Amino acid sequence: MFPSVFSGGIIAKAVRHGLLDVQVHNLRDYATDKHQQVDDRPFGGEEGMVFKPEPVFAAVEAVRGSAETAVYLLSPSGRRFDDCLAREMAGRPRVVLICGRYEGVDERVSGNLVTDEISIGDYVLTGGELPAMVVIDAAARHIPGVVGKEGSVRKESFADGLLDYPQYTRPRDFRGLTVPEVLFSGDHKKIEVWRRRKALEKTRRRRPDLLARLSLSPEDRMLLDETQEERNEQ
Ligand code: 4GX
Repeated sequence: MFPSVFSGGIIAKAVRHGLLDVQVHNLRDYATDKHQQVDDRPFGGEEGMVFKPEPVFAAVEAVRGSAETAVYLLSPSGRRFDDCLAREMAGRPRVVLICGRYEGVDERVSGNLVTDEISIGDYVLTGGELPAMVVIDAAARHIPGVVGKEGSVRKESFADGLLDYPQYTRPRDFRGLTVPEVLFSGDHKKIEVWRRRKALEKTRRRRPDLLARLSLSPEDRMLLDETQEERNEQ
């Protein structure tokens, strides 16, 4: 699954440039019994299978290098993954991501080997591989040099806790749908203020939870109050 995602695009390019390295390890290679069994039936009964502790411990201990290395388990019961955590990971020299399958992993793994459990959202997938790829992709973007221009990470959503402002490209008139005049004004300060206002407005409308977490500057407050007034006039 991993090469299908990481053998092309921005991540592959970053790997070629030595900005990051992605290594995939097969848990089965660390199985200790002759059947190379990595899962077993849960004690106490119930359907399904659980990852045995021995192969997971052996695999993580073999690849983590230092015992200080952060080890994350992808799991629906984990801490919600967000761009803040992505940035935190990007700052680490190495992270280990454990991808579980079935009903999960033996609790002694989560309790004694894992630094943090991470969830990418409130839905249940068939394995931790897709979440791991999501996490790697989001974290990689924060490694300096991975995303083309320094600014393209900074100016995008979440860098400042706001959603993106609207973007337009040619043509200026598409089926009668036109581009806001301000973008042709050549007045960079005016454009910057317009974009900021649009980002604030959109965030308030779509993600009031994000806005509530921010401490807005007096300038931002004013921009939002202006749009509030415009709405009241309508
Ligand atoms: N965000 N899954 C992991 C197996 C499992 C269960 C419990 C460890 C503990 C998911 C998510 C997710 C499905 C990946 C169950 N492993 N992971 N898998 N949402 O749904 O991260």
